[in-house]
This record gives sequence, C-alpha cells and structure tokens, in this order.
Amino acid sequence: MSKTHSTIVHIIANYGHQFLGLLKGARTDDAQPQWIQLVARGKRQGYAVGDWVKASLSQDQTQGAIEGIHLRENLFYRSEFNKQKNLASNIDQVAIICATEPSFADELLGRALICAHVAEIEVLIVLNKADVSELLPLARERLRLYAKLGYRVIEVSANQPDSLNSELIPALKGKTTLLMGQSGMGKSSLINALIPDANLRTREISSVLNSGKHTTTFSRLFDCDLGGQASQIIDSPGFEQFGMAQFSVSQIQHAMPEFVPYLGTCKFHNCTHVHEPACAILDAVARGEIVEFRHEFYLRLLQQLDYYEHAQY
Ligand SMILES: Nc1nc2c(ncn2[C@@H]2O[C@H](COP(=O)(O)OP(=O)(O)O)[C@@H](O)[C@H]2O)c(=O)[nH]1
Ligand SMILES: [Mg+2]
Ligand SMILES: [Zn+2]
Repeated sequence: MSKTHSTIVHIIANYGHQFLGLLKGARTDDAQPQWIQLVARGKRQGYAVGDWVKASLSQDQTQGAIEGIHLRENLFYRSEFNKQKNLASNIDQVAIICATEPSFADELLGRALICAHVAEIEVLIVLNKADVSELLPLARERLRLYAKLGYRVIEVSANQPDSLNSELIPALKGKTTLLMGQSGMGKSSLINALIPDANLRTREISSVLNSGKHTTTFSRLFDCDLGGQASQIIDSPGFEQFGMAQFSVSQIQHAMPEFVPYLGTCKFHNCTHVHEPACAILDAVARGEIVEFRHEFYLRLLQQLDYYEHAQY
C-alpha cells in the first residue's frame, strides 16, 4: 500500500459532512484561495469550522480525507438530545447579534450566554439596528439587565458603517469571532459591512462545498482586516432554538452570574433552588436582587434537562 502522509489543514466551511479547508498560511481573502474539499474518514466525527485537522490529500491538494483533530482549543456547540451541532472551534469570542426589530428572544440570548460560559469563551452582545429610533429605548432597556450582569453590550447599525468604528471593530480586531443570532437580526448585513468580499466568497465557497447549490445555511470563516489587523469572522446559520442537553445543573448554576454569589449558602447543600426552604437564591429573588424572569429561565432550563434525561430516544 502506498504511504500517504498527513497535512495540517484549517477547516473554513462546513456543510453537512462536507468540509472545505485551506493550508496553513492561506487566507480566504487571498486572490485565489486554494480550496481543499474534505470528507471525514471512518465513522462520522464532529469536526467544526475553525478546527485544525490532519488530512491525507490528493496529489494536487484539492481533495482530502480528514483523519483527526490536530488542534482544537475550544468548541462552541449546542445540542438537542444526542444531536450535537458544532458552531465553531478555536475561537476567541462569540458575538451574539440582537436587534431592535424584530425583537430578540431572551431565551436564546440567555442560552447562548450560558453556552459560552461553560465553553470558557468570551462573549459580547451586539445590538444592531440602533437606527430604528422608536424601538431603541425598549431594546436598550431589555439589554441593560445583561450589562448589569457583566456582559459587554455594543450598539451598532449595519447600514451606518461609521457606527462600527467606535466599539465593534476594536472589539473584533485581531481576534477570531463567531457571529451568531436569530435570523433577521442583521448578521449578514453586519458581515457585509465588515468584510467587503463576503458575498463573493460565500458564493464561491458554497459552489465548491455544495456543488453549486447556493445555500447560505452553512458555517464559514472569513479572513479579513479589521482596524489594520488580521482578524477572522465565522458566520453561522441563524438559529431558532438552542438545546443544551450537554450541561449539568451545576454548570448552568455557575454560568448565571447573578446566582454565583449565593451558591453554597442555601440551607441544603444539594439545594436545586426550585422550592427548598431557606434557599439563598429564592430569597434573593424575593428581595428583588435576582430578576424573577431570570429565575424562571433557570427553571425552564432545569425542566429541559430533566426532560432530556427521561425521554426515550
Ligand atoms: N434599519 C436597519 N435595518 C437593518 C440593519 N441591519 C440589517 N437590516 C435589515 O434587516 C433585515 C435582515 O437583515 P439580514 O442581514 O438579512 O439578517 P440576518 O438574517 O441576521 O442575516 C434586512 O432587511 C436588512 O436590510 C440596520 O442596522 N438597520
Ligand atoms: Mg443572514
Ligand atoms: Zn437554593
């Protein structure tokens, strides 16, 4: 048997079980990137955009088979039951895009924040469409809670490129950032404002990856220059649900910043903060120190974990 040797490849797009990669040193904003079409060898493995993988390549280095992970420092994913949805790996931060309209969902925002905390990935909240002035006060008011909890909130308008310069671009420059958000929040508009050739690249990637089906429902990484520094933005499909079957109750509790000061101070050491007497969290809710809807959010997460545990699948 002929001996193939492994090459290190950076995964920059993923559609189903197909991947697109680039060799080290190549960038998606090169004039003519040398795309490598990749498939995962053997039993399906959960590779993600951002992974550095070992792959055996064809002679001309246009095709290859992924053999395993070379470098994955972190992985951001959501999961429903036993289905894991990888969003990106090797990222510095997650930017969650919200908007004045359509209204964003606290449920999804809250879940994404927990997910980032558990994965130990920095997170920032971007409020887009700040130009919609009649709805701005309400969106600001809703996000003030998250700012109080310690999250960074940045206001922008994708259709006013100057608005990106003061805070967003400085926050993104030199970093690898996963952009995520519900559809309609203006994620594509922001990416187009930040990355001049994004549309062109998306079409190109989609035709190589997907043999001509011009869907944009796949994750992909864009190299770009932001604030004069090489940066990377990863676009992910809009989501309308955010499963967290992978988490433990304790992980969720520790990922809620307003819970943390009270953890360990309840009467019962195994307190679930649902109905127990002398529960420090329930007392804090009663005193208004923890916002009630965040506690209700926590209760829904527990119910869902319980459901995952007892469901037959
Ligand atoms: N007023 C306003 N509209 C915006 C802004 N950004 C995006 N939009 C509009 O919002 C709609 C959804 O934007 P799109 O980028 O497709 O959202 P995506 O689904 O998150 O990718 C489009 O009609 C955009 O023109 C903004 O900053 N201000
Ligand atoms: Mg879009
Ligand atoms: Zn308690």
